[in-house]
Amino acid sequence: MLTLYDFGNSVCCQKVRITLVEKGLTWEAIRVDLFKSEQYDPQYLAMNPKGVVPTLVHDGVPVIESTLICEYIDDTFPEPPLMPKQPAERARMRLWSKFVDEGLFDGVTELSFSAMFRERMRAMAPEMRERRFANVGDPRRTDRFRSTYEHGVQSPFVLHAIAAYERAFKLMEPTLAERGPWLLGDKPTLADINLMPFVARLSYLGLLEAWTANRPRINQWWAMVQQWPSFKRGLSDLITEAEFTEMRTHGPKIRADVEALVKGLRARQAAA
Ligand SMILES: N[C@@H](CCC(=O)N[C@@H](CS)C(=O)NCC(=O)O)C(=O)O
Repeated sequence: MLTLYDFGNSVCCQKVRITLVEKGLTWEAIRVDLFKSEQYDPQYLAMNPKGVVPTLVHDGVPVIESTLICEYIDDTFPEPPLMPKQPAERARMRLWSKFVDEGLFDGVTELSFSAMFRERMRAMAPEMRERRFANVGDPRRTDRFRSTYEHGVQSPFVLHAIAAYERAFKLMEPTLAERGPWLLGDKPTLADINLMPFVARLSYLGLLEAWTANRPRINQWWAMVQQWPSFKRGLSDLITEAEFTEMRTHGPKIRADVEALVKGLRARQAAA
């Protein structure tokens, strides 16, 4: 029995859902509303002490951290395989997980908050907002939340976000040219699945082109991803009309600033 503690448009949950769908698995979904601070419920914290989604519970055993959950699913339900067998290929695959866990996750959070979740947080009761800032007492998360809430796209964390995406896309383009159409060759692996929600979010916010205007391989990969049945069933089909509207409405408001930040970053990197 599989239970996924989940929240609608959460990128980390989307990774896990795509993996479950690709394996042909069914699961029970339990919604944890992040905007009602349900992630800080003591019972939930007992399973996931960071107070974040997702958590997968398999036959009573909780597994946390979306990258680890996806690997756990692949280890436990081997068909179709989503991780290569050879150690060198496996290391290559995990390099993409590291891009996500060490940059893109924070990156997508900063961009999403400065574009749209900031608006939702403005509408929250002040004590609920403070609860979110306080999270589980992690000062790093408090600083990030507060900074993007207060300064939006001018937060220094947004520039870090932009640099994280630039690092990933800079390697993704030649990798796809050499190995494509998927990141490790002719079949999708967890390397691709890990990246899908992070590219999807930029695209739905109308921001992707700021990075990919001259990166045709990434655009081909993204076009292919959008037709991939497990992406549709695990991600795009599950986004509500209200969520799409929120992304399409708020994303373009920060587009000019994001484009300017990408250009400025590239200029600094070229001069370095
Ligand atoms: N490294 C964790 C990050 C999980 C995470 O932070 N999830 C977000 C949603 S995508 C969350 O639950 N945030 C809680 C909050 O914003 O208060 C993972 O990959 O599972």
